[in-house]
Amino acid sequence: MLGGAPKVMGVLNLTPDSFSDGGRFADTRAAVDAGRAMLAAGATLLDLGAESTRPAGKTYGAGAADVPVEVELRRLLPVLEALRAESDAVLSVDTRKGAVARAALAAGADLVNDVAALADPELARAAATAGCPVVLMHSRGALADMHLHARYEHVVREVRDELAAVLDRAVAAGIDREQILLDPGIGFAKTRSHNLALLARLDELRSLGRPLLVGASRKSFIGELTGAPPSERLAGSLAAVAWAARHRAAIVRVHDVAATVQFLTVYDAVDSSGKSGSLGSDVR
Ligand code: HH2
Repeated sequence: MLGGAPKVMGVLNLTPDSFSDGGRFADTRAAVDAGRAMLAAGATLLDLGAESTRPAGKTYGAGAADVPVEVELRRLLPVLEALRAESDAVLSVDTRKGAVARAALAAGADLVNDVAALADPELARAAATAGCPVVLMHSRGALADMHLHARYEHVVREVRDELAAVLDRAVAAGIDREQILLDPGIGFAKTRSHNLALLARLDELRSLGRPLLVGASRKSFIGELTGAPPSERLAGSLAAVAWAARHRAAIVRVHDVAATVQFLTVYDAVDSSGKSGSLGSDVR
């Protein structure tokens, strides 16, 4: 349906404290219903996260607290198992912990989304053993101090070089290169101008030779530009999706699935029409 447009990954935060939708899906049934609704709205993938990765800094204060493995699994597994039982959609687990990745893969997850890019070597082992796709995201430092590392001379070049190093590290750890997707990490150890430069010049990351995932949905740079709170950042989020689509990102990670699918359907139709080189018979 979406042709060459990015696939849509719906964000299903099973956390009490995510920056944009924390606490909405605290009980399993509400979370499963929300996942089901995102799939019905056209999401190809769902990203289930049971630990907030809200960074520290001026926007979110101290940032998200560390969550023990047992708590992450208690939030995650019932929802993952219920969705797995009824859907063939790609179910991703957003975790930095190898033990969580391993348990989620055993429970039917298809993909591991690691914002810490293999900081836990156990996660690399779990992914290598499973042979599953892995998203590796660019960041610097830890959640608590990444805002202090948002210093770049040439942000796009440095993010590209650091992602190249991540890719090499993953392959050295036994993960099949063909299973790796890369992500510039919008909002992670980046200022507003870094985020904007990465979206504007995303195509320069394509030289890494791996598909790109972009997660800009409702992020704080949109609030900084517009003054809108997280729940009112859909229009700004769609502008970021347009740049991801223009630069041929493979996946966009979004909170508002129905609006994003509609946006990309029209974007892609215009794009394809332009490429076919012919005016439709209805306008001749
Ligand atoms: N952003 C967030 C979480 N996971 N994963 C990838 N690959 N790329 C991202 O940009 C990304 C991510 C942060 O957003 P959200 O899940 O809405 O918030 P929180 O981490 O507070 O739950």
